[in-house]
Amino acid sequence: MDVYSIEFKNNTCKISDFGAQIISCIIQGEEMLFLSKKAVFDCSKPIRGGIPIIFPVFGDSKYPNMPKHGFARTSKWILHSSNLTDDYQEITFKLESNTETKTMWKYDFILYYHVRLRIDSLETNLEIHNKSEGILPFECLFHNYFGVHDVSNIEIGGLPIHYYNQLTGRMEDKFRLTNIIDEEVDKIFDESTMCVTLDTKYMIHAYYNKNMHVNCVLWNPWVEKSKLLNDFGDTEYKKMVCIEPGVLNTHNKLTYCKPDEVCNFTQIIIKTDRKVSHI
Ligand code: TA6
Repeated sequence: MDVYSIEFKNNTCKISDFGAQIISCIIQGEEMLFLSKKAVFDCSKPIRGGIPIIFPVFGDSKYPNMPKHGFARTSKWILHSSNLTDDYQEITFKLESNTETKTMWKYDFILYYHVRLRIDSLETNLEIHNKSEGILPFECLFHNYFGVHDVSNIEIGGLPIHYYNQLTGRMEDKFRLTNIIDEEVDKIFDESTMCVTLDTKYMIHAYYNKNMHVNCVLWNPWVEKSKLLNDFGDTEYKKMVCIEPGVLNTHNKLTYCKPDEVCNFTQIIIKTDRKVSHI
């Protein structure tokens, strides 16, 4: 696997061509992302941490050969281009349907993944080009692993009241101005207008070009689940939280691209506690 680096005004972002996965992003001197000390880098499994791209399914699916969370995070992407402007440094990766993806999913597609590093933000954008004759049904999500000092001491704001609890299998609605994490959490929020905050540190905006609303998943494995993950340290749950904007097929809705259509999902993570810069 090859790792590429982009830099903009002292900020650095590292992206692996395995999964086109961002594995590090330092903005104004501070690492934003969690990467497990037990992460595996031999391409035998997804990399635990950073920003895995989830596509074309979230979780388990009805497609018999499809791995959990899809094949994008375990595919080798091609470096497509890089570009420097006054406002950002960008790198773009490409993944095209091939004989291997066809064994899991019959569709013809091209994906472009753009990573833009700005002075105070990281932007990721997934372009989905449908090259099939019919509609292309899909889900996509950015599985952001944020690094935190102490997960029981953070507040996540801006999420809606209603969510699907993956642990109980039920819809729940607990009114909370902020989500505090003090146990295992695995929630899928719906109809999020998606401006979520992590403490006063980060603001996460997400947009889908075909719909005003997007989903957001909140995950922390806590004590017992951590022990079951062999590429994750037993106490590393304290140091991370996943806040994952995406476009998911909740409530039997079907997200799809029409033939020759381009669907576009973008997130911008802004560092909000930025220090005054003298650059
Ligand atoms: O996004 C939350 C989730 O789907 C959880 O249910 C949890 O399993 C997590 O992703 C990690 O999945 P992974 O396949 O990377 O171990």
